Amino acid sequence: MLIKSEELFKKSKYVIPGGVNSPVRSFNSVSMDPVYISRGKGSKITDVDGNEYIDYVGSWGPLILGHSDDRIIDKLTEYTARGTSFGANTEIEVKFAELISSIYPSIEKIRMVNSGTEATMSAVRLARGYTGKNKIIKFEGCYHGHGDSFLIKAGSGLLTLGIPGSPGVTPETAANTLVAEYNNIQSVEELISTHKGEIAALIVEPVMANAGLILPENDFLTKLRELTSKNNILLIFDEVITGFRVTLGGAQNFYKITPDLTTLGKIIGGGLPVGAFGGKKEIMDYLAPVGPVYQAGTLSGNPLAMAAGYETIKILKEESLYNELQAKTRKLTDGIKKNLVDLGIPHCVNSIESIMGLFFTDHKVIDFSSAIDSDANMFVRYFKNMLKNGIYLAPSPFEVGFISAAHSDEDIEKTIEANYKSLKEAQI
Ligand code: KE4
Repeated sequence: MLIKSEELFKKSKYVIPGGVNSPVRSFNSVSMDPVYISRGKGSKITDVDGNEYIDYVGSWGPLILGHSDDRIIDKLTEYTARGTSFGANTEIEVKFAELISSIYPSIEKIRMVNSGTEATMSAVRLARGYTGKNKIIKFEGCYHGHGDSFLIKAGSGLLTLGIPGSPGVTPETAANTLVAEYNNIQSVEELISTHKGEIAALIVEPVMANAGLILPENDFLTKLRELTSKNNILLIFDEVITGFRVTLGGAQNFYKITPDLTTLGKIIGGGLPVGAFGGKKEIMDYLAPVGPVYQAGTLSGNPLAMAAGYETIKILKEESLYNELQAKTRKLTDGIKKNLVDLGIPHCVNSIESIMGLFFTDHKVIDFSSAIDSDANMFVRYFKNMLKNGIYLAPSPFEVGFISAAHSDEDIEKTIEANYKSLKEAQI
């Protein structure tokens, strides 16, 4: 039962818009009231009514080590005792910047911020300031946070200028965002030739993880690198999800592509609010106070977040957990695929390293349009059954699942069993 969650949600809606601090938590996409979580440990979370779940959201990606990892808690306890914030430079931010730069050769310099949105917003401003050009290219279905330049819908035809994707985004802002199709290199070529000399940057999630999971096909990323280099367009890899998730070195290491700028978030905060953007020093040195492009933040480089992030990355680097994460994910997706085949349910299961996505559809999902025609109603029934069966999934058909180092073989087996039951009950 979800009695206390329902009571809290009712109260919350009087004082917080929609009762949530981020829309996806409203559970609107799964047509039910949201669950309120009271605690987490390892692979499990417990809601305010005492129901325990195996968690595949992991706070939307940050908790690659699982909830309340003792080593992170110890580090935070040590740092909290020394103070929570100084608004001044600290040693840990230098150590952390050096650690990240040692793992990402493309990141010669890095600036810390407090969210993925701040990272992408700042990276685009830097790209515009550095190149002196105004337009950017993004891809339909890629999410880069709620910055005005990203809340843009594709114009009627691909070659038209972007249109505001939300009230409050001005047409003038939208006009500087061009929208291409992921995995369709021709759509990028056409925009570049139509807007020659006007495009500052192209920003892309190297692996799409905000429209379900969609992987790059046919050297798409290599072709993006070639096209942007040839046309003096900065290539920004938004690795807020894939950074330290798709191998330690992110998608740029997995696919061997060197972007000009990279945005990071989630895992680098170890569960605390952090974002970052970094890249070539000649570009990064265009940032204030050394350069003219302004960017700032009261809590940027906050010592608690730096400490949690540093400890997380240190563990990931020293314990090389990625083979184990990949094996667990493989075991889970193999079990789920077998269930779907045994039950005769049309599906597309995409996965990479410790991220997985499930579409209820009868074709391979390789771009946004093939993602959005999946069976969202089947997902709603499946989601509710999985919750009832003790499995906590992202409450939207267009999110992904994350496996953590804390997920045990027993968790994976339990999840495969619950998946079979939940799929069977969801069939109509
Ligand atoms: P934040 O501003 O939410 O920290 O990060 C924005 C962002 C930027 N880039 C990518 C690739 C992202 O996935 C995100 C945020 N991800 C979503 C989940 N898919 C955040 C969840 C939410 O909005 O509550």
